[in-house]
Amino acid sequence: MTHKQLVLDNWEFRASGDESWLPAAVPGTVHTDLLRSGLIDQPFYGTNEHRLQWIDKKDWEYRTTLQLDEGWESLAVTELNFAGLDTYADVYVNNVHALSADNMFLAWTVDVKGLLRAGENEILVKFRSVVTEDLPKLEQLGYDLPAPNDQSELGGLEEKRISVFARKAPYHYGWDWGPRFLTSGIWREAVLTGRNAAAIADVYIRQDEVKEASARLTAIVEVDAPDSWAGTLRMTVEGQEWTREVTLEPGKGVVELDLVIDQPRLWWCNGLGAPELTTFRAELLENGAVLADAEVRTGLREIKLIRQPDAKGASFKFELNGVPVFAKGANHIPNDSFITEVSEERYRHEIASAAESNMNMLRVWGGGFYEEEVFYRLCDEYGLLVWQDFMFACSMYPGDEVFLENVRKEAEYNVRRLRNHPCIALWCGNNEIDSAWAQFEENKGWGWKEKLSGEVRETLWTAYEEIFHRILPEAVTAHHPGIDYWPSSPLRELTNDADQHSVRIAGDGDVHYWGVWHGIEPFENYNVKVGRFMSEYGFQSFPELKSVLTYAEEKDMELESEVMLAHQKNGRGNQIIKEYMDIYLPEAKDFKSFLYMSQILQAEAMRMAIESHRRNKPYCMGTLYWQMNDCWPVASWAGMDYYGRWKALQYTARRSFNDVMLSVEVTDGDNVQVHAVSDLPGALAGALVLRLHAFSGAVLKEWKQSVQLAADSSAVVFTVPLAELMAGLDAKQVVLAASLLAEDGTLLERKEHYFAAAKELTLEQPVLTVAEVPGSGGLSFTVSTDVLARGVYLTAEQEGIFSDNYFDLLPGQVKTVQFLRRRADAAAGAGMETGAGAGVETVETGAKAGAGAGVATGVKAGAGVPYFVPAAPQGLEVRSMADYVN
Ligand code: BMA
Repeated sequence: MTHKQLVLDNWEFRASGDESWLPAAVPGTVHTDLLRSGLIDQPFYGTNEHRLQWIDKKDWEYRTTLQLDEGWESLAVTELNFAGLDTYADVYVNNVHALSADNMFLAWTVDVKGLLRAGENEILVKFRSVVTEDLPKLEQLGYDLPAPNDQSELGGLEEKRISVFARKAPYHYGWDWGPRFLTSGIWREAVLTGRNAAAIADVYIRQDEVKEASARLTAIVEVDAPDSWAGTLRMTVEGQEWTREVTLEPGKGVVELDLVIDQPRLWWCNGLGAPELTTFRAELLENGAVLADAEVRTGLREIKLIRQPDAKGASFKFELNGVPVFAKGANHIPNDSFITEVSEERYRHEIASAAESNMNMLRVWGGGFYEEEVFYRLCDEYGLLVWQDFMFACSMYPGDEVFLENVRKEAEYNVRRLRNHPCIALWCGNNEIDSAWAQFEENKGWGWKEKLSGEVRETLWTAYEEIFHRILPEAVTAHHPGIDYWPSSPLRELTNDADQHSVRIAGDGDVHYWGVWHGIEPFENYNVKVGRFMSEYGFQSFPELKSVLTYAEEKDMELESEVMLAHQKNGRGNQIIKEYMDIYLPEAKDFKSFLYMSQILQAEAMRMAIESHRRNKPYCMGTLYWQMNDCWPVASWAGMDYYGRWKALQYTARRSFNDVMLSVEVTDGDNVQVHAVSDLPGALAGALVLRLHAFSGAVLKEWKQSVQLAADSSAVVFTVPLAELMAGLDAKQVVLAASLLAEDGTLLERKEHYFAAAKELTLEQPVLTVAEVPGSGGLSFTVSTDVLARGVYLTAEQEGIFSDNYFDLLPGQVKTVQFLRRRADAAAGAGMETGAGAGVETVETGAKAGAGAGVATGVKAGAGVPYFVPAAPQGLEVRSMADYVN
């Protein structure tokens, strides 16, 4: 036996100083171990978060014993690998200190050959409290480092914000959507490995040039050889084979092999094609026998951020295999406060939901953590590009050599870990720090500089530049060449003057637009505040009642109850929701109705934003709303709650991100314009039908015309003066329904437009009828109504989503819907192998029905097998907005 591997399990844990040990899970966290041992209450329930802050003030110990057979002793190399330790940890092997760790985002490997023996061995990991460890660093510094999201008060630390000192997930310290849980523990796998012979430590398939005709690649194989070694390196991919004779010195050596693949199967993002993946196999051969091997599955593609000067500034757009991509998606945050609770199933639910919602990009935001392997694997498989932040957000960081060196290692490790994933489209230095600090604009930014002396300011900016303008880009250039680096999101351009910061919407760089929400600007400003790439904007809502009831009781059902406030982390959040609701929506009749109404409000805001960004293509080339998901049940900007339940926003995003989109806008000059936007790579011919309806369904006016949509375009396809449209009519009593039909009559897209806010409309109580589609086996339903129904909301008792929900419905319109559940066996094997390009599309939703019906369209990419599949709903109910108002 030349290789041995043992996954370390059977762990126990205790607080340092305690006598007895309790069972522990690895990977895991101290909070979840305490919970499973029955020592703490469910952290997300009620106000429990406030009572669990003692946990991070203690030191914790984890131990396990290993029975090793004699075979281990004869191995040349024996190493202990910790893929993740959270955070300040010392590892002892049979009471001998073996390793000190100080960065959650690093993996640790230590030679333990001399420390182990045949028979029983003890591995002990001691975690020091980040609080006791880092408070002295703050004291020593003598001034505060800005970190506004750090909920130090909740943690009993007053104003002492220490989050910036530890290389630990920033959101653990609290955020404006997240609780403060400073976990510790062995959060990724721990393994003992041993070997006598050379092993492959790493394989990187560097994509030097990928074109349709051929891909020029370099396989960079890192070999770890205990002794000098001579033999053959063989690379194989899909029947092609390359070999190279190698001679290695003891230790780590790198062997490179040039590979050329003709007519490669290219990897495409969702909407543009199939996300083809290719498996490369590396083998070390000794006398013809395989001594060691490794596989890498990657996708061949060229991805570039194009920032080309133009008349209005400079572009900010991604190009995939030479094709411009309008980025559609959201910002991803960690799926749990306790990362190790997130199963593959939960990851798949999120990524499949994104793909199903017609997204093609997620931004892994810099306040979380460098995600798990499975996250990127699923993004590869579903064709979701990843904008990857380094883990720095909304704070200034120390610049001492120890800290910088730690960052250097972290950058190198994570870039190397993720670089084979074709989904990685961009590395970004940090979230919002450049604009929050605003070095070159004295009175702009978040007011951080003003509180600090000139000397301190200089120190902090020097540290900033060292990290974000040197260490991180150098790591990307060295280890992931070909992928662009963007120093901060948002940023205009590195100019070293006032033009650098994205403190206002400008003609270049990416933009976080928070005028709506934090700035209380009207939703209508989404129509005008459009940048080249909208990497953040958002609006909060509450989770649905079922989700709220997991943390609150009937008695807490009040906006300002202690429990509800504990689950609203944005100080002004509730007030802001109320203010906007007063402007746009009728008054909710009670608190439970308010939950529903908050989702309608959020969805409407995001619809307006997304439509506006897409209308402005190609000036604007991306829209990522804040935020995709939640890390606990809470009021937040998420489109999908902690339990994976789709809010109204998720359905709206799905519709608004449809490849073909209609959008109705009333211009300043009081013209009604209908825009048609197409992300399809081919041209499209069809018919535009506009009907102005009374709420009874009666058609008051009608227009029909043929339309030609160019490939990848946005155009105004119809204009009428508002006065002419509205002549003799009351704006509060009409709705304009715009439909786009393919040449064969298939409905490609439909959009309703109102000329007054929902609260102004003279809405009546509709009678909604749901009927099973005959012959559908209970899997399809039609929904119809007698008068206009807004926000039609379907519910079932089981967990699942609907093919559409929270939609408006007019009399005469028959809407077919399906209830969809996660495929039970999906996690097991819904890989690309089963039929790339078959599409994740599972249901008829009108808008997408045209694909494949003779319409020029891109291949709907996805994981090959649908993840959400039709099921018979139990307890199907239907309501609409009228049921939630007085
Ligand atoms: C942006 C994000 C987060 C925050 C969100 C909502 O600034 O980068 O920091 O959660 O806004 O305020």
